[in-house]
Amino acid sequence: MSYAINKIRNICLLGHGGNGKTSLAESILYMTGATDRLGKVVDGTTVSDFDSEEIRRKISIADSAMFCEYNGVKINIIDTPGYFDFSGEVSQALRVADAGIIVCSAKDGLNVGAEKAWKMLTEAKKPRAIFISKSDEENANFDKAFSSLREKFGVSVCPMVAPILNGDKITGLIEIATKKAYSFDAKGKRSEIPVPENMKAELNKLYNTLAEGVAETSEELMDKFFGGEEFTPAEFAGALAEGLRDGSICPVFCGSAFTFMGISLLLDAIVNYFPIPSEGGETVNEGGPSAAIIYKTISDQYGKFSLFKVVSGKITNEMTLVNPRTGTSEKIGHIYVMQGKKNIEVNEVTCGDLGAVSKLSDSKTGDTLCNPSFNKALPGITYTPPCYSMAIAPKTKGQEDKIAMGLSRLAEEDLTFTFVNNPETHQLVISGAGDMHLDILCSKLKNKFGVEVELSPARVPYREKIRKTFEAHGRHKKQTGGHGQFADVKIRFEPQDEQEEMIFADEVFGGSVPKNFFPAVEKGLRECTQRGVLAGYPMVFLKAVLYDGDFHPVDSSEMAFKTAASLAYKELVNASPVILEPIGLLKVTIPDANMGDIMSDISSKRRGTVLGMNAHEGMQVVEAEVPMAEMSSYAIDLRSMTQGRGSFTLEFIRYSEAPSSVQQKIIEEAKALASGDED
Ligand SMILES: Nc1nc2c(ncn2[C@@H]2O[C@H](COP(=O)(O)OP(=O)(O)OP(=O)(O)O)[C@@H](O)[C@H]2O)c(=O)[nH]1
Ligand SMILES: [Mg+2]
Repeated sequence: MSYAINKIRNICLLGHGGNGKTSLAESILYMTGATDRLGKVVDGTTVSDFDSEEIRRKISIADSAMFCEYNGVKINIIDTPGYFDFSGEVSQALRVADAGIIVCSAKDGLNVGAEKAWKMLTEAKKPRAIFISKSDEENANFDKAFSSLREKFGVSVCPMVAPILNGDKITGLIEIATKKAYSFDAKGKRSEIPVPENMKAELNKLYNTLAEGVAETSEELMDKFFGGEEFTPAEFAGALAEGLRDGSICPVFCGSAFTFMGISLLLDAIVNYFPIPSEGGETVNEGGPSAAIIYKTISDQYGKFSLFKVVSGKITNEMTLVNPRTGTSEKIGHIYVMQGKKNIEVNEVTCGDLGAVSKLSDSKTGDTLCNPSFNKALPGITYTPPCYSMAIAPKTKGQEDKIAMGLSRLAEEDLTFTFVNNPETHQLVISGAGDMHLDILCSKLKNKFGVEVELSPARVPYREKIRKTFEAHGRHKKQTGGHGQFADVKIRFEPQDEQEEMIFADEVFGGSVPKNFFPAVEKGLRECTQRGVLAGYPMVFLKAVLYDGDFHPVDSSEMAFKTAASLAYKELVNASPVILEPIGLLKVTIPDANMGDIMSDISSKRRGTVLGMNAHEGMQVVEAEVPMAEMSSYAIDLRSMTQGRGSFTLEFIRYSEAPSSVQQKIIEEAKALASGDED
């Protein structure tokens, strides 16, 4: 089970949802004998999509690690989800993959998922390849799919195969580098057939395109190419390896996960010229002290598995390693290699290989585990921050703790969502990448932790403020039996703009209120400011000046002064109060074509003000100020306006007076909520 580093390949499959990644992984496992039955996504029987949510929804939602052996080489495959909500999983896979294969369907060719995958691979500086899948489908059109990809991504996109057509149907493939034509049997085994006469001219053209790309990698090959000589398979492999590594070549394959056509050609390429782990971008040191990076955590009823890649030395069971982030030691008990949900125990995981360890106490995804002498944290994983928030509450009252407990467990696996208790709105707010993401988290809470939850739009943390200086009078007088209560305060309330927190001052002359009661007055007012006078939101930017009052030598007390202060505060309804709403700075990145729609959406639908725009890496970045209240569904709306190409960040910048129609609505909602709470 141990492999030398040059006998290991780590690839990840990425691309648009539903284009066939999981099925491709399944067919590779089956063809290479790693599994003895071929599962199907529609039946929920694939190795990769094993999670109950994946089976139910028939889509991948998390990375799965699988492996097979082909021609003596161990190929680790990480299947990633295509749905955009789970791009954090793609980031994790890319952290350890040494190359990425973008899977596209032959019917659709280029799509947003492929664009995103290309971008992520480019940013991660990982070799890129493309597999055009579903060649068996009715409307499969390799040429069209290929052209759309090459048009978008440029000349590095090189065909490795050409389809042999019978009418519209792809019946075989020609491997361009060797100019050999193949047909494939029901198990994907290929047999050589003559190159069809009508394809010979086309093949020569394709061969030249490929050879020209390959020739670019060295002067020697360039000379050979212009000398009219053909390259040997070894020269091709060497040049393609080089081109893959430096990104100048993105080889394109074709085939079907259902008929197995073309898959062996892809596997040959992976073995012959895909990068070995020491060439995948990370400095890998076989002879060094042990070090591994954790790229994924699976936390389920069977326990916690930390999936890792060894980048230095090797990891054996019974080792003790340190986590440089926490400084704690981690005892490595059992170690495994993963085949989907199946964990297969091994004694060691060698350099460059992927493995898993159970029951780590204090390590999470992105952490390094290493020998003390290695003692540095490897680069971690960066995720896109969450952009879609909802309030989450139990369907049955009293299960709040269960939610928090469940979410903390889920957070071990998924670092792309957050949840916070908002003390102001009294809501637990969960933030993730989109509605599908939150929906799945809710299903998991139900199925794994037995708590049914409801999502609702998160309340907006409004504020209140007065606009007029107002002199208020609060008099508290009560005669109950013997001892009475008495306090009288005159307070001048003023708007200020120095600080949100109330500023308190006194201008009492002649001891009308004794000094020792000032703190009680201030404290009483501070408590009051938690609830504004219009809709109960915190009162901010307030100044209170105690300037006069009255007291009684026996009946006055701190309590009485607090009460008097609160009576004065209530009069602020007369100080022209307003509701302030949070304003966010929106930065939205979109393709040129969406500019018009996005700008008009911001200004006419969301009460926003566009501040400016500028071009950045072929996209437009629009900056605008928008009320946060209008942005709760932006993650979803932007996705539909841009087919998923757009992205945004939104950051609170300040509070600003809400328009009166909006204020009216907020006040009514607060009233409804208050009467609801009393039920
Ligand atoms: N005809 C045909 N259908 C395929 C092929 N590969 C996948 N499919 C079907 O396409 C659908 C999606 O396939 P998946 O393998 O789940 O696609 P995916 O890329 O993993 O999708 P996500 O996990 O959602 O990103 C399923 O219904 C598959 O049965 C293929 O080669 N030929
Ligand atoms: Mg999938």
